[in-house]
Amino acid sequence: MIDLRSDTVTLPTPRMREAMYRAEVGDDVFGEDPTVNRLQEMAAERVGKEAALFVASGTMANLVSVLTHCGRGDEMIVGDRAHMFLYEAGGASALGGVHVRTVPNQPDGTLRPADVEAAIRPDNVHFPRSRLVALENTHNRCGGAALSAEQIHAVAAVAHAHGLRVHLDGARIFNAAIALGVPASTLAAEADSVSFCLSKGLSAPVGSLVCGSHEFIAEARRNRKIVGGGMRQAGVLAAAGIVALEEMIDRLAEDHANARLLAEAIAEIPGLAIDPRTVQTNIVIFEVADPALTPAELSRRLLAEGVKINPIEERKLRAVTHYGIERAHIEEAIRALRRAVVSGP
Ligand code: TLP
Repeated sequence: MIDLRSDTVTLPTPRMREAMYRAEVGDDVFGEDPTVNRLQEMAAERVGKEAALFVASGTMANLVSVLTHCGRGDEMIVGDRAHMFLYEAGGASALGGVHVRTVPNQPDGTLRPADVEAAIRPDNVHFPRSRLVALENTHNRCGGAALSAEQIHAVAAVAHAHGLRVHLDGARIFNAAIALGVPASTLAAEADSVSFCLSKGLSAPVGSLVCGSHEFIAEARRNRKIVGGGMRQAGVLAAAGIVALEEMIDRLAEDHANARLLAEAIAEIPGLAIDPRTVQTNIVIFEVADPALTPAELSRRLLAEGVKINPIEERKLRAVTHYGIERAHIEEAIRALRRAVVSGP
């Protein structure tokens, strides 16, 4: 099987398994797991923040960040195609009582600063208090678009000028950093908090980090406990995360090249549509232009060919490249796509 459903399907590397086996551990709720502590220090350093907190998932990282920035009834401004808005089970509202307001994501994953500014509420007893703006980098549903430091600055400056804080869902921030050729810390510089995932392109089995100031992380630790995320001998997991940060970032460039190769081939297949120039990282979102073929049907035909690609919208599918997918797999997937588009049921 050539599994292009997500980079979350990546398996831990042999070096990760080895590190997990050998990990020195302790009770992390007491702050006594040396491996977790080391991972947290490395993570904070990588994104240029004072401190970091190891959590179970990207969803938990975003939730804990929102709970730390916002009180009940506060408002969070977020893109209408953001993972935090679409795919996190409404956790900010369900658990935090946070009022969520969307502004349109542009096709390049950005928010227009003017839209953000217009969404910020004046101080008035009728309104929720605008507290937080959340950005996403790379932007999953905007085809893995990488937001530049300048694009982030444009929104962060507006938010900060009005006294709001900025959270960056950097689940794939290292993909953005590699694609743009800048350190992740440059992309996170203006965010008051940033989260990133170890278990996507970086291939660790479990875990994400929330990063921010010492004060923010101390409060986030309390919120992690509230959502049941205080783990004990979590160093077994953190050990794989350390290997992920040490060894798996630079190779993301291969995933990006494979994604571009796939997109360029898809652009040439009659019945499918994509502008390959928009593919900057490891996510390839393409359209089925032929009205007689549904994405669900194309996905079924691909499965029969040994290729897993999921439909994501009425007319679209998403393919994600990652560790374990080589150029030869992409070439095979392209051949399968060509056959699947023409083959009837
Ligand atoms: N994204 C998953 C699915 O949930 C869609 C995927 O396959 O891409 N932020 C962003 C930008 C994400 O893409 C994801 C996961 C998360 C947060 C949540 O991470 P997890 O799955 O660890 O909770």
